[in-house]
Amino acid sequence: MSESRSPAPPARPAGPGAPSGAAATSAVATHCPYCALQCGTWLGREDGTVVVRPSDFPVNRGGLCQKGWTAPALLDTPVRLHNPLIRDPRGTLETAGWHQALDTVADRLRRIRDAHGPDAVAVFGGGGLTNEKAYLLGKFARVALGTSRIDYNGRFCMSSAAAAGNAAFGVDRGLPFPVGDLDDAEVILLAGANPAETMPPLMRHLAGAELIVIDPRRTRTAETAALHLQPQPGTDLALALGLLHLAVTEGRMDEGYLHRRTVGFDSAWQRAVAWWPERVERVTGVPVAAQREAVRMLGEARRRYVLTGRGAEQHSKGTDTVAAFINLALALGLPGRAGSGYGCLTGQGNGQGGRELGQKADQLPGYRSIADPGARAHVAAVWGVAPQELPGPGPSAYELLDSLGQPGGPRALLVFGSNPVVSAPRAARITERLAALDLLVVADFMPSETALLADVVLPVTQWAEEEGTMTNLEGRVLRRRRLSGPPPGVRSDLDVLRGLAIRLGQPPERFPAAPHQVFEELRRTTRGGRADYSGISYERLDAGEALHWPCPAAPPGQPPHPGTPRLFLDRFAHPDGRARFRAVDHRDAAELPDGRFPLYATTGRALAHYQSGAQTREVPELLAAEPESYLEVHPDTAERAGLAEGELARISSARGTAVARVRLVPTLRADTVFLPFHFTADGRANLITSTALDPESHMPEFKVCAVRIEPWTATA
Ligand SMILES: Nc1nc2c(c(=O)[nH]1)N[C@H]1C(S)=C(S)[C@@H](COP(=O)(O)OP(=O)(O)OC[C@H]3O[C@@H](n4cnc5c(=O)[nH]c(N)nc54)[C@H](O)[C@@H]3O)O[C@H]1N2
Ligand SMILES: Nc1nc2c(c(=O)[nH]1)N[C@H]1C(S)=C(S)[C@@H](COP(=O)(O)OP(=O)(O)OC[C@H]3O[C@@H](n4cnc5c(=O)[nH]c(N)nc54)[C@H](O)[C@@H]3O)O[C@H]1N2
Ligand code: SF4
Ligand SMILES: [Mo]
Repeated sequence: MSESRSPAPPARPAGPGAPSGAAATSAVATHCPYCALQCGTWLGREDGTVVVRPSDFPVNRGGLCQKGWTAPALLDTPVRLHNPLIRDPRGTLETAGWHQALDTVADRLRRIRDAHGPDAVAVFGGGGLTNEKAYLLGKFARVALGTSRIDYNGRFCMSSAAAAGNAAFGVDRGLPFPVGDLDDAEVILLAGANPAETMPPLMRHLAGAELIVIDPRRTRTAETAALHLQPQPGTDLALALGLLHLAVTEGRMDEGYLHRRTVGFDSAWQRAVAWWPERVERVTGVPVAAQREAVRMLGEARRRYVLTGRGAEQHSKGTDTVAAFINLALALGLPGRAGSGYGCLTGQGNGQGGRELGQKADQLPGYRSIADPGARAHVAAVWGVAPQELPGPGPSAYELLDSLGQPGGPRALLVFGSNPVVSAPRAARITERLAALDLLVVADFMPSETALLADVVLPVTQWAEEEGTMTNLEGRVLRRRRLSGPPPGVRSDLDVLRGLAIRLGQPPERFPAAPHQVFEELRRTTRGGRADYSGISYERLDAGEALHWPCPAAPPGQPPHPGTPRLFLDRFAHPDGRARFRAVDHRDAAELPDGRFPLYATTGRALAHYQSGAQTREVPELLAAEPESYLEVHPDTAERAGLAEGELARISSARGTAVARVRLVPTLRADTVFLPFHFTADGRANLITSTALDPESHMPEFKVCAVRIEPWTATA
């Protein structure tokens, strides 16, 4: 079962929303450490053991997935990092004290910067960092290091949906409505999302609707669907154009809405007009009848949603693909209407907050553009520096990683909250680039594959040991609360940044390490930005208020702003208040199967593991559930390749070769294989993935490459 329910909180819970009558307390109200759903939990101790229970929080309502239930195992995992490590001249990581570690890092950073300039030092962040950490990391890069070289793993995640959402609506927030709104939906189109495995408790909000699922695989989500469209990987853009074509030709458009609330339909239609159903069937493999059925279902329902996930986005045309689904939603009149809408299911725990608080190469806090003179002046004033001291935009995540140690590229990298040795496209090349650096510093609490390559490893606190805020997939800001202090020897990311900043000559007051203080500064910095947090405070959150950004500070004497659970009800965020259609057309994936590599490979997630697996592969129950990398393959395709169930296969692309155990899946397309990306060593799916990037979002094409499969032999 992918999700289970527990009725009882742990003994003696307390905190906002604690069941009434609860005595005080060893349990705290907090949230799961993993995905963007940020399920509400009670965390407490029973007989000396940390236990987690789901709370009645609106996104999970008493449910958790297997990862959430087993998360306490992370706190005392035997592999936990407890001391800073410095690589000695023989190449071994040796235990060191904090002063020595921070002095070493600061000295070496200063020398590299003095010799090669500020852009010789780079920073790589993560969407799992709290808002406070993401904010201070961006400030540290721009102010203490003066580098433009900062980006984060969210570039691999929702950046295409963000680009398309910003262009269409003038602002991008994963879901512009609370998850609970989905409860009343009649029909929901899910394009490239598998929430039954990636956000199981979300499924209870989808249970009342008929689902239309677009996925090359018959996933657990697709199994619950009223209609499953199974396109060839990388052809969603053609499919979305075809659905728009049918919506128009079958009279499903909302003409009044089109005139009142949108611009640009004609130019979008000029492209969609050429995508008649038979042509769409030829390109995507989705039968005409299924296309018609999808449009009929969407057209006849009153309350309907279009939601996109990574399957639609992680393509070299991900931005245009999401734009095509938004065009469809706009033609039907869904966005900004009560009871209907478009949304992107974000991914990481703080995927939303992580992308609007300043660790993205082109952004300053508050979802401001780093190229906008007004935004630079505002942020520089809060930071106490001159606007011209702030660097400009830097390269995107893959481009940054690819340039490490190259002539003119960065010679030092600081990683906070990512494991690119496993999760970056063409991982073997990225591993080489990391090894070519003069200095690699990794802050983590797990000995991730990337940490094990580092020159200096800094052991940091994790979720249940720290305070902070996270912004979930609905743009709702949540409090992360600590159950107990960190184990000895461990410091918070905020402490690490402060310690380094001071050693690099920054005034201490510029880099506070108390989460509450950082949040207070973040409020001022985001004030007036698109993602305005200035009206949100720990006090309001602790009183149990549900605050979705934008939540501007109220003028003196006025009541506090209630936050914005639903965006766009009156107007979109463009100056004229209207949403924009975008003229997009289909194009092929960067790499197509050929004689040498005859199959499509696509990659994604399994229920039991999270991301690069650095955390979940160390949780015994999760490792037992999914111990090694596997290859989903159609039985006929396997037979032709000489492969049987349970055997090891070699999967090769033009970039490299991975090894995985064969799983025969009769419902899969015969031209497509699938690999999860959670595993290490030669099980890494990213040994084969493509490095093609979307030209606008710079998101990699994780979801399509061309491969060959064959039996694995020890000598091959
Ligand atoms: N168990 C688990 N849950 C997670 C995570 C995790 O690692 N593990 N990570 C979290 C994060 S950061 C994210 S971003 C989300 C991601 O959540 P999802 O987007 O649901 O996850 P994926 O498995 O990456 O991709 C979804 C589906 O896209 C399909 N797909 C592949 N190629 C194509 C294509 O060309 N077109 C279409 N339409 N579909 C395609 C895949 O078969 C897959 O079933 O999950 C979050 N939740
Ligand atoms: N082939 C393929 N590759 C993919 C994807 C795919 O679908 N297919 N999906 C992509 C997507 S959507 C994503 S989001 C990325 C994610 O991939 P990664 O960026 O590698 O994400 P994680 O595995 O979550 O790595 C987070 C690391 O940071 C540590 N960590 C967690 N919290 C903190 C913290 O607060 N501070 C510090 N200092 N460290 C912390 C964890 O222990 C872990 O080692 O992978 C991408 N890669
Ligand atoms: S769905 Fe996401 S937030 Fe909820 S328990 Fe699972 S991993 Fe945690
Ligand atoms: Mo993600």
